Amino acid sequence: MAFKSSYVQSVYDATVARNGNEKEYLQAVKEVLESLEPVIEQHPEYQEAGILERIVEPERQIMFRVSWVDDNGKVQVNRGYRVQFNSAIGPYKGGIRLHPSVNASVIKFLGFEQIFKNSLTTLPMGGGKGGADFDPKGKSDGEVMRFCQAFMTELAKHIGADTDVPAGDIGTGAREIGYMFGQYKRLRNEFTGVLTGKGLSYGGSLARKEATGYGLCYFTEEMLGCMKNDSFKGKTVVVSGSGNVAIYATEKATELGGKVVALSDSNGYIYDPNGINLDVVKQIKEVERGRIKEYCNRVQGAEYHEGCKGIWTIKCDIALPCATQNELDGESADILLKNGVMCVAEGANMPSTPEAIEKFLTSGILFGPAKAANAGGVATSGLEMSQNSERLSWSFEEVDAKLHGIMKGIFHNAYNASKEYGVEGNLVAGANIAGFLKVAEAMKWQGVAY
Ligand code: NDP
Ligand code: 2IT
Repeated sequence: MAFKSSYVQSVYDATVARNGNEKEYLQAVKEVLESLEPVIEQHPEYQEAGILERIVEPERQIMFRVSWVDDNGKVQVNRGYRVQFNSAIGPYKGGIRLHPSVNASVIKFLGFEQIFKNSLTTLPMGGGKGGADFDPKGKSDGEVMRFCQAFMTELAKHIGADTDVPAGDIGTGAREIGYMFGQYKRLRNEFTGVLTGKGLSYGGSLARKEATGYGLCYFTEEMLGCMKNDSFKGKTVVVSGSGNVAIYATEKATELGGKVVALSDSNGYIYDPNGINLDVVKQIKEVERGRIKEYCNRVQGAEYHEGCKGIWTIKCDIALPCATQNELDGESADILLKNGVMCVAEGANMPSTPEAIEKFLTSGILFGPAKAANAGGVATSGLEMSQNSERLSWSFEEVDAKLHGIMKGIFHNAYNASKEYGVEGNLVAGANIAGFLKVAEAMKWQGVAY
């Protein structure tokens, strides 16, 4: 038996029986249920209200055909998803992932984790996630536009500014959000804050683009300060990925005095002992939509290595995985620890495998789990929703200051919960518990529909 409590075990077993082939989803559920055992022990009322049984079953799952026509006039078909997981504390909220690896398990793990992450932000947002197995790589702007319009033609029936508010994730940035927003507006004849991560000219928030990466560094700086009386200053930092989260994590880590020496994509990684030149990275990734390998043709002294996993063999003080799920396994964790890493904080969702997390927690280094550490993106999406509702836009400084305050608050909330439930310093448990408590209370008070 993996769990101490036979009740929690039975909830997990029923989840496996219902979703046996969804390995990412079960991985996410298992971690949360493990963290919640002491909470259930102290709060029998949650067991009576069936909170756990309910929280692992999405309120609604939508799966749909997305057909569109490519540049050669050929009909293409993708599968679209939206999982509306939990609306106890606000409208469903979460990104849209466009990547060939997208399936029901991936969207459900992301939607499930989003419930607790959104709760941690303190803003009124429920949990949801969506996406499609569409690969934007190598597609023309016209193809991306036609896909996004076809995707929104179905999705529009299920979302709304007070119902469900999607945003970006892997493969979905400002370009895709723009095409989706345009299509929603055409179909509904309605200009509302139905999506976040919008362009600044049509209701987007300043600092949303930077928010996940910046937020990750604000969280990490607070964790370093409070738990080790330390900071980013003078630290060697490795950041995986080279997309939205990785770029702005690099920018803020550098600003805080760290030296980022590596970035990656799904093909390989670059190592620049002099510190990453972010202007070059932005030009390659944001303007040209190119590969990270190109960096070495433009910056002297930088090396490129095939294979993305090798990035974890670089000696560093702080590691920030910012690419994708399960990108950092037990073997990589061993190498990082052997090389003296003192802090790992997750920018991506579920980037560390359970084996890697176990090694980080038992080694006593600082470990900032995704739900807490990368919540800055969705928190700033929440701030975009507020601005849209009051039809005003706040300055960059105002949004950034709010984001900073929210990230510090998330660290302390998770840290305090870890103390209160007897696992001091285990922020995986602390974040899961703190996120859960608000949602569980809301579910309890809202009753069960017979
Ligand atoms: P982007 O699409 O901008 O960038 C994704 C990066 O990760 C790319 O460098 C990509 O490389 C790499 N990557 C993607 N899939 C894989 C894979 N299977 N193996 C190796 N590398 C891969 O996405 P984001 O930066 O927005 O997202 C990165 C992570 O952060 C995701 O886990 C996402 O869920 C999470 N996140 C994002 C938030 C946001 O606001 N955008 C908020 C909170 C979390 P390649 O180009 O080769 O595919
Ligand atoms: O994983 C995430 O938190 C996101 N992709 C951001 C979601 C959002 O609604 O801004």
